[in-house]
Amino acid sequence: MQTHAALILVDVQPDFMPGGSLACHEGDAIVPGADRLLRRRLFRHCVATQDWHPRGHASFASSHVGTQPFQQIPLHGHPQTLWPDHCVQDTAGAALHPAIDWSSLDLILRKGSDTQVDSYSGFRENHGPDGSRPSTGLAGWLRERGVDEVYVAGLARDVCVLWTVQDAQALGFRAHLLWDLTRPVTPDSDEATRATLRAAGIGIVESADSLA
Ligand code: VGL
Ligand code: ZN
Repeated sequence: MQTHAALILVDVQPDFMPGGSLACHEGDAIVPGADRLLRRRLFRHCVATQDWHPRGHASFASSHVGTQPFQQIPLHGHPQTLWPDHCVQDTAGAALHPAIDWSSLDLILRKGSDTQVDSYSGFRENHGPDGSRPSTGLAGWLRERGVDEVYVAGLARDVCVLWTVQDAQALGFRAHLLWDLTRPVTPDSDEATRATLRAAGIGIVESADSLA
């Protein structure tokens, strides 16, 4: 067992799967492998993040008159991609995916609950109205448990997974992305994602089944 490493499963929720409101290409393909990985009990600490937006969230195109999903607008002085309504609190699309055995989780971290602020990373919110990026407390939670290394998987590879693994590395954890347990929301983003990871010194594990 990896006692100093944690697994972080990002936003494995039906709304990010085919048929969901913000579907990742082949998003459902990660479900069996994520379930298998949790059941292997390889990691002493397992965390899931859950995108968890109130109705009328600022990241929804429907909240901004005259906009379309996937368009960018300035929000609190920073570019914000607008999304279809997704992961609305207490809807089925926002649940942790029902085909995964989540019983080994130590922490479920809900994010994006502030109507005005998006939150891609599990570690901190995006920029808020005052320009700050408040911490979610995850880094402290991990450090208190002696964790110095994290493995990140989930959805979407080019958005919340990427932001989470980048923050993990920047905050001093040795960070790895489990490539086969991620899928992108933006088509053709994989080369850019790999380049970003390489430049940051973040490890890419091609197959989670190869972890020992
Ligand atoms: C995500 C866009 C909006 C994600 C969440 O989980 O990657 N992407 N909200
Ligand atoms: Zn979201």
